Amino acid sequence: MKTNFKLFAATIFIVSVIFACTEEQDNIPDPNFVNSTITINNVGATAYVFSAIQGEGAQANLNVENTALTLKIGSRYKIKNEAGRAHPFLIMGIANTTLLAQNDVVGSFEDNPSVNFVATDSTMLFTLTPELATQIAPYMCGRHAAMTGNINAVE
Ligand SMILES: [Cu+2]
Repeated sequence: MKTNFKLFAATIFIVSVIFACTEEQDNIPDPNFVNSTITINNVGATAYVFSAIQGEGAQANLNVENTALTLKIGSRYKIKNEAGRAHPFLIMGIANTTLLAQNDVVGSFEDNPSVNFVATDSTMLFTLTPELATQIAPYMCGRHAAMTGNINAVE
């Protein structure tokens, strides 16, 4: 009888732990949700262009070489990189640091849970948190330094 009670208590405990973990997971933001999708392409090895912007929060002049990208703080963005693996998209920080990188370089904000960075060969997702915004500087290609332009973070 005693063993049965212990087993019962242990079962209740395990069920509670599983339930608590499930609850906690519900609080993690969906990494696939985005406010805005920004499609980029390359002009040879000399420039990026923004070819399309969907959703809210991002602004740029389309198809202008190395033009500035304006991003609203607090929004989540998807960079759809149609320039491909030859032109990995990097978000640089002040003092030439790397904050987020689509290639093997590990940016200093890539493991920040609030930024919730996800990168594939063709996409890059991140949330522009206020903390990231204080550090943000130009975007740049990981292989061609000429492919670069300003990022303006705005309220
Ligand atoms: Cu490039």
